[in-house]
Amino acid sequence: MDVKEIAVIGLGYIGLPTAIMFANAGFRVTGYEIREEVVEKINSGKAHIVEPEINELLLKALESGKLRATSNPADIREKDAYIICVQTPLKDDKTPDLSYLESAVKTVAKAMKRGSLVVIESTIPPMTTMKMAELIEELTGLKAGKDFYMVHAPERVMPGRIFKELVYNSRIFGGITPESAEMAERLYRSFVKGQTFKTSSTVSEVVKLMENTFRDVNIALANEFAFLAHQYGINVFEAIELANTHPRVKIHKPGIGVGGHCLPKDPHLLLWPAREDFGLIKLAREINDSMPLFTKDLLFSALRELNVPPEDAIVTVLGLAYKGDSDDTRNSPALAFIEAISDDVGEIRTYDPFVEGTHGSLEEALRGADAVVIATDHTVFKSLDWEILGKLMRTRILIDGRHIIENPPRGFLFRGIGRGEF
Ligand code: SAJ
Repeated sequence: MDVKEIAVIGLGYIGLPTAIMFANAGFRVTGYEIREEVVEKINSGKAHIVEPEINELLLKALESGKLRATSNPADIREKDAYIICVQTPLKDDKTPDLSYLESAVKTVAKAMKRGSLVVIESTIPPMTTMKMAELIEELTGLKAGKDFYMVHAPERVMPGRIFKELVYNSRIFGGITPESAEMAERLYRSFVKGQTFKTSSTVSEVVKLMENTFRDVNIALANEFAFLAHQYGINVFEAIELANTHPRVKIHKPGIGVGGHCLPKDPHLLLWPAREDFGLIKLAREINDSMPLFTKDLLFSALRELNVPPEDAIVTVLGLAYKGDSDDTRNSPALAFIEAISDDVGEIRTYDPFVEGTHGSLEEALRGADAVVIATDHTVFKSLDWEILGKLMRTRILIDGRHIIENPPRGFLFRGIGRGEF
């Protein structure tokens, strides 16, 4: 079937760019979003997410008449293709919350027609696409693979480079039938220039989760190397740099922890439907989640060394975002660190130029402070003048949670994750 009309369900940091790409590729796209304030903002030409190029590309899609946002399910009836881009968070007990996905699939089931293609872009536990196909069969009486097509097509984009990566990243289409995968690949090649691969929906779900689990486990390995560096009195970053000169070694970066809405979650999604637990993947999560506490130990050992009673200490945390040059604080290790010290220190101040609600001025955030803890690798933190900033502080303790400092500034008591030589 020739796709002409597309509905994108969920206009978040994946759904909105995807809707824009399809509209600017010439399809008539209706973006469906339950948050009415988001719909209004988008239709007025203002994106509700921060991403380079998004406003000009959104305006182009709106002005061409190809894209419109709506919160009315009647507006997405009888489309040729439905692209589901909703969140799949974890519950407190680390099991997946698929309620957003199920609700989106039910909305699509009510709107779709015979022959529709349904694509799930969300990151989901293995075998979920097949379960959602069964749900559509129950709700519509249509037969999966015959009367409608269903595919898992995960995204791999990195915030800050979404539009480039949507075009140039390779892409996988996991169909409940080969024909479904074929249809989705043809549709996405309207803007995807990267390599495209077809497989089953379950392989596609596992591939996406393996990618992020691979990264999480390798970060945990780097963090364990950092622990060893403290035992051996060496700088782990010097060691990693030298080890990475090996043609087949690429050790990741130790740090205060692993945040965002992907890596902390995806290993749990990968393991959830399995009938048994696996050691390494779970242990890696525990190691990464322990890094804010390790950073707390570095801070408290420095406070003890300078006889600063923790309960009197003023601690300034630089960076709340989960990673450098981002404004996203979801699952940020900085927040976990703040939580870990909040009952034990006198006062906590936060400064993050990307995040609203933190101190307006770095100088003010540091004035009279006893310790400063770098918790996010924002580029701007790499060029601070510690000579000047140190003069504002009552005690000069500098804790580096993100390998921002190479040579500790004079006059400071310095501690850093993996900096075993101090
Ligand atoms: N981090 C480290 N050490 C490292 C790399 C990262 O501590 O060596 C930390 C970061 O500071 C951050 C967290 O891990 O707190 C996650 O960082 P990230 O660079 O993985 O950023 P994400 O989660 O936004 O992007 C990942 C990417 N996945 C892979 O690189 C395999 C991205 O391509 C995915 O599209 C994204 O997850 C996703 O949406 O799944």
